Amino acid sequence: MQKQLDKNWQFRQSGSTEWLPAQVPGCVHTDLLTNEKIDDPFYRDNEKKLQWIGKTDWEYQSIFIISAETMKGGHVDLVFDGLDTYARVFLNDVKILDADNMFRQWRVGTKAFLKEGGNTLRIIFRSPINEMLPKMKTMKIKLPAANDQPDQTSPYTRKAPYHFGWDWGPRLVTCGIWRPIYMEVWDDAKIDDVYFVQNSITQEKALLTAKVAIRASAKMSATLIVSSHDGRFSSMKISVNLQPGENTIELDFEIPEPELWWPNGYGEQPLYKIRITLAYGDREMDTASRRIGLRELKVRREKDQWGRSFTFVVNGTPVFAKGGNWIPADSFLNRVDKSRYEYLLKSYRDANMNMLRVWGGGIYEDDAFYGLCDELGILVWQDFMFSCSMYPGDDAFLENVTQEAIDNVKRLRHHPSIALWCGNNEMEWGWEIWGWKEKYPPELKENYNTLFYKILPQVCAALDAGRIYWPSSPSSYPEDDPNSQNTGDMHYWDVWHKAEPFATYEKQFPRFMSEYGFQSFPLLKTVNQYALPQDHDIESPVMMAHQKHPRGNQLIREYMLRHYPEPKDFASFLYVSQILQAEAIKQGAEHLRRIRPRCMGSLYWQINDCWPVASWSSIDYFGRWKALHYYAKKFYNDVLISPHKKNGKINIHIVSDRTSSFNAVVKTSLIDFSGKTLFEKTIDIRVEPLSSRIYAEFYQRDFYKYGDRKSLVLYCEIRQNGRMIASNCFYFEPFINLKLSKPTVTAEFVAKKNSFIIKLTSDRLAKNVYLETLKYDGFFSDNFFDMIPGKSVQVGFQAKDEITVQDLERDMQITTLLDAF
Ligand code: BMA
Repeated sequence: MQKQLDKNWQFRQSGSTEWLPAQVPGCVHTDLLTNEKIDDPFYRDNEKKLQWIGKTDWEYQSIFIISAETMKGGHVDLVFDGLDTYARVFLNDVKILDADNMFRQWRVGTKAFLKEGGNTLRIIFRSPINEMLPKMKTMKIKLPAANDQPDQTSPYTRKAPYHFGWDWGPRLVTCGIWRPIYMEVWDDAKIDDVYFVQNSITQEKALLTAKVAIRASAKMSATLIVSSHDGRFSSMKISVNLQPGENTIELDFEIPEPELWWPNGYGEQPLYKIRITLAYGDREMDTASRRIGLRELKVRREKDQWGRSFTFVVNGTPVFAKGGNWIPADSFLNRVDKSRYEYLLKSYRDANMNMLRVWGGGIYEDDAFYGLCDELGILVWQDFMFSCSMYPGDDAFLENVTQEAIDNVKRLRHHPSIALWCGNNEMEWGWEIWGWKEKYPPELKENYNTLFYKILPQVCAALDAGRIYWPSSPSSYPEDDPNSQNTGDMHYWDVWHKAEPFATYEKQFPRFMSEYGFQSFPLLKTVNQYALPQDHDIESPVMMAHQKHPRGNQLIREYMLRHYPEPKDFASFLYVSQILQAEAIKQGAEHLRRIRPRCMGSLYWQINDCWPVASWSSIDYFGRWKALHYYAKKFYNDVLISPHKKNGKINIHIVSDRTSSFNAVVKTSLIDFSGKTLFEKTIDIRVEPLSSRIYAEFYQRDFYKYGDRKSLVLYCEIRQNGRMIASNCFYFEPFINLKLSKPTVTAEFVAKKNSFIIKLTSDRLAKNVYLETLKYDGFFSDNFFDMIPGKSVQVGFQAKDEITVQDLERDMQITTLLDAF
């Protein structure tokens, strides 16, 4: 029996006499906010004023009632799914636990300390900063942690690194009971853990073994049953003789005619819900359920003409990984509920993504997150939570992180979505390239090797043998250069940090690109949720407080002025920054897809935000899709048509992620900005499965006879059975040189309940048409797109409120890029 302890909580600053109501799970910042003790940490520059919270100790307390019946149970365990971080726990004034790792689950047998009636649970959270500062004073070396300013205590503390500040995140060093606390009452035996091993899968059957860990308090015989929640396979039952303590029981069973789980775009995501029952005679002692998917997943790393491949192969099909990097969806994790996960992960799926990387500076996400990835077919590259630092190597630290790894691998290993375990983010790169090797003693690298080449792979091999462990992102294991293009995964940041032109993306030939990115601002609606009109200047103190990259604004401006004229005002600057970002990543992503199978993955940095900020994200904190996310939906479409300029030629590439070949028609039209078609070529092709090919090529100079290249666009589309499956535009000059004149975009609205269809046409070429509602919020199915004169476009709008077609028509604003200058 499980009983949540989520009621009657209060909290106070240590030393204060005033107790205030608290929410559990929660954290101190949101509790202070609810009690109106602080202003919104995300508003204007409040973050700065709230730094004292992280340097203060806090106490939480609750009184809960224990019934006489509960006291009859043989065991009463208190389970803490997540305490953030240095927590001393007292039950009726007896210390029962000293916790020091946010990522671990803690279980304490408490029968001896409980009484019938009211019991008091009190937890003291010590400031994670103050905890470490005195200890660090005595240390000879201070470990690198550039994002954690000014104290750099984070490498010593097992707490989400991004809480200490990042180049897209605020420094809000929170604490509290961030995951549930519950009581588990059990008698003779209980199921501690369940794990399913897939031994073999054929069309006829899947052979599995259930490995069940059972804790028994005495010697006893019992029965163990494995059954299907929906009768998709026959139950299996065995008798077991339990010994006192921990028992591991294995039970083989089979699923007939198994349906395979596939990543998004490759097939369905059938899931099997399996129940394990532990019984004594007719009495059920305990049950546990897990939902699994049947699939075979490997990372193919074979020597080839380019080095060594890095290809995810699912059920025998090589999968080009399309997606981005995930960071925690809030600085305050208790705000991220299932609906927030669902919205964000559906936004992944809807943008044709099939993989995300849970980046190592955040958290191991909640079960609900991975459950949704299972349902949506999103593969997860899962980092362990170590990022951009070096870490201690003493026994206590290593023991602590070993337990952390065990807890999380056990908790997550049944998810079919998890594709790979990865040791850390950018630490091999940091050691080799960022000057750490020269600055720090070799002992740090030895500590590194112990953790990432011994402990973590051993935990993974012991608990989850079927899944690959990869030491770091990026890594070239077993080769040396961690960020090699020939082997392993790669992070490419010279576009951005080194201000290299976007075209430099096309000179990179990685085997798997796990990070590359470009910043943009959120749009005005979002900015207005944290700033006042007087802050409307990207250099204002408030806007600077929401730009965490030291050179962020400068880089955005520098790149912007290479491609566009100076935007006329603040709102236009925000909008152009999004187009700039989208164009940058489009160029990178299309290149990476074109060069398949040499490269087999594109994960851009980053998908989401943890607060409203200028960042590399493609969806802002409030869930608004930036231009990049709309672009991603197209550049990640299963079939991509990508016109690309090389050596004076324009090559029309078609990239297909489809597993079978199909007939299609490719049409390439040279159109001037007033809509006149000057040249047109249509070809019938057969697109090969899992391929990237050039199907047509043109000499650029041949087009120039048709007119001024500054007012021409090459419009390409591919149709299957008459239906357009992808299109793309190629311009002969950067935007800044184009000769555009103001288009008139007309819109016609059709209502379908609370969703609407907007039919748009334009009399001239319209760049980056931006649809916006001023008063009513909602979701546009497409946005920031170019319009070819004469070709109508249909966009869906899903309104949040109940509105009429007239409301929408009145509220809608349509602008194009030209309006920004
Ligand atoms: C990458 C990430 C993050 C960082 C991002 C942007 O390398 O791993 O650490 O936020 O760059 O600088």
